[in-house]
Amino acid sequence: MKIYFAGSIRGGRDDRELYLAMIQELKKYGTVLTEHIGDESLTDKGENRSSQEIFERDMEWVREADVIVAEVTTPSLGVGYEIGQAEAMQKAVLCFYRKLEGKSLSAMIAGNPNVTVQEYSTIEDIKALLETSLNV
Ligand code: 6IA
Repeated sequence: MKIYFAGSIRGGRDDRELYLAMIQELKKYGTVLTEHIGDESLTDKGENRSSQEIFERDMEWVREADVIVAEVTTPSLGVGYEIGQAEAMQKAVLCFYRKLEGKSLSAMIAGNPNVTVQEYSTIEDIKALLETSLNV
């Protein structure tokens, strides 16, 4: 299984460590095309490639992927775009969201019948949710 993991980059890197932990879990289920999303050295300034190169490479990976798994707690234009594109390609889209005080998930994701949204608190929750969602 090819998995496209999406997580915020320019939207903010506060959840970077969590992305890394999620990627480690996802690797048990298949190939994660976007391992760099959890990279400690990747800041909100991003990688040393042009935006056009990144866009083209990432869209190719979305096309290639069997499933898109997104951590959507930190709002990110890029992650939202990837989810929309994956939906248009009729891919399975699985979003993980932590409920935080004073914040709520965009209605474009929360209200989207083509996207599965799962709320969680800890990486242990993610492990259990992945087991039921991806172990097919
Ligand atoms: O809007 P954001 O930057 O938060 O969007 C994050 C999402 O877009 C991630 O899920 C990535 O798949 C993709 N993405 C955005 N920027 C990059 C990137 N470097 N490298 C890889 N994937 C990216 C940042 C750009 C750099 C030239 C400054």
